[in-house]
Amino acid sequence: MVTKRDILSLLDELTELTILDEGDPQSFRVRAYDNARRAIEGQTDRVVNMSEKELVALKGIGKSTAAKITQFVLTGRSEKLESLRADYPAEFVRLTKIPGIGPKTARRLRDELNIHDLAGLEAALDQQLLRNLPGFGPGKEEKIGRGIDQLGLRGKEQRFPISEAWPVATALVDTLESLPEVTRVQLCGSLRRLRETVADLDVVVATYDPDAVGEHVISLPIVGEILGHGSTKTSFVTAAGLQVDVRVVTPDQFGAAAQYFTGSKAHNVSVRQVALSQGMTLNEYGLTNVETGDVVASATEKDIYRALGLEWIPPPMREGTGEVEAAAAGRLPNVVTLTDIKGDLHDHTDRSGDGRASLEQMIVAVQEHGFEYVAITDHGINLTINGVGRAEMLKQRQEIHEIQDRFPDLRILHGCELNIGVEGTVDYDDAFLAGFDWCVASVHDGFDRPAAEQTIRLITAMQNPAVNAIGHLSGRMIGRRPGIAFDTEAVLEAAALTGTAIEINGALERLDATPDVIRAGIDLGVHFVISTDSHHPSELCRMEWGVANAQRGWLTPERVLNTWPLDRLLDWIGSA
Ligand code: DGT
Ligand code: CA
Ligand code: CA
Ligand code: ZN
Repeated sequence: MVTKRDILSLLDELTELTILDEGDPQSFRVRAYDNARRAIEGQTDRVVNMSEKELVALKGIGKSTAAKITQFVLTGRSEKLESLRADYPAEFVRLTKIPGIGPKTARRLRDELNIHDLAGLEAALDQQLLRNLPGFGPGKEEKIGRGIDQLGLRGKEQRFPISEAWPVATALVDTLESLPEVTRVQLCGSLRRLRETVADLDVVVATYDPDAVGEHVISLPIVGEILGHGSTKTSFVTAAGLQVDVRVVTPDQFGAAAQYFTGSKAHNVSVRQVALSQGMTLNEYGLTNVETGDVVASATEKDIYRALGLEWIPPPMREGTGEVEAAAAGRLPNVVTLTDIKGDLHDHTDRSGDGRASLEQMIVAVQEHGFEYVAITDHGINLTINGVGRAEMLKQRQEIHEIQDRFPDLRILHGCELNIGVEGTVDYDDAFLAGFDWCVASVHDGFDRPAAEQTIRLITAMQNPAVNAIGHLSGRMIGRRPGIAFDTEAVLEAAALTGTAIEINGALERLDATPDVIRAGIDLGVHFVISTDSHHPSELCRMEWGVANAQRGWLTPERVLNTWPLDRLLDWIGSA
């Protein structure tokens, strides 16, 4: 059964491959897919039941796109997508993820140097073949080489950015949950721990009918090549080249399997040591008393940790960095959870060029999300294309003032996402900046400067009294762009000293600040804010990932501004 999410994935892949095919991200067809994506995004799940005619009647969907969607819904396949995939296999598409290689360059590498995949590119780089292409030269060649190194793409241990793996995994989990024979499904492995990149997906399924489940799995539309298929495990590779391991267990073993396959390996080694020291063994089938052979616990993860005398450990903390020792001693920090979050302090509207929903749509969505407060933070004027001018900003403030009356349960702050210039200055002047309730300042350009400059840049921005928080601290895009280099300790000390919060941006492309920085910041007395940076209502769900990333950094709610009641937050803003 095709879901709305499957349709969105279809349109995303059509967009990506069509950009490659036509070498132009602004082509008519690319825009048609993008418009259709927005139209589908705005519909309920029942959009899958719409006829071709009904789809065409939606604003943004043309006849030919509607036909492709209908074919996909009815048959689970798309001829257009399949022919594009044949022309542009996954190994080739991955080349476009390397910094310095866009769709046009990738096409030229293929057409002029016969490069079809990473191995071919590495061989050509070794032979210095790229520098001889018109318009290339040694500089560009070196940049591409560096890009491969930065992304950790060399060798066969290829890892996928979490933003690519997550939608595949959640769609798979949803599908598996809908199977009649399946009682429980748990996403495991590095993805459940919210690691920024994953080598493969691990899913545990509980059922009394393993054969039926296995048969379902191999017939799913996302299955490309089948690597192995038995009654306990099915492994396959998706069309995008992502390996998936589905383990099938009986419901009474579900907890043990989920615990084992969630890992990490280092965490499991520590947990197993605890078990051995208590005369028990732990494996994917259960926790067993060595002497009696009795299974002590296996049905749920909680049972297993409890039987070992350990507090339950949230999956993002299971990296073998002291969490098992802390849990054994009853000293595991009570890390922040989604229910602690009271508001979101980084949201955009269509007044920013890149926002995709109106102020009212965003406000309604935030309220439905159960938040008590929100800061609308469209981009400051200095951001090319997307920035908002002074008059527009004041107009927005007035609009917020007017709309506030209709939302008595949601306090709407008027904020701004300022741009940190290379010297650490920000948009507008001091008097204008003083009119905002809340400002988050972020780096959006000048990523390649040396660490010493970036450190001064960030600290200068933090010293500005208008700046309440630093957005997506490193500016990295996981798998695409490394973050800026800076002196972590100096920046965090300045954050504590100036009373500037460090944002934990929940976008899967970012997950920024990183867990290491968060852990260092806790020791230095830094405050944090977990934000979605939403440009559309559908992105408010990022809070969950921001929280999980905060858990990876062992962050407790007291240090997170947006777990506080509004009054306390406003006091902090006023005094910091
Ligand atoms: P990845 O796939 O590299 O992103 O990271 P993981 O953590 O998902 O690793 P993966 O897929 O090799 O294995 C999934 C989990 O299964 C892992 O986190 C712990 C468990 N596991 C796998 N192999 C071993 C092993 O040799 N020893 C132990 N103790 N656990 C293992
Ligand atoms: Ca894995
Ligand atoms: Ca695996
Ligand atoms: Zn933003």
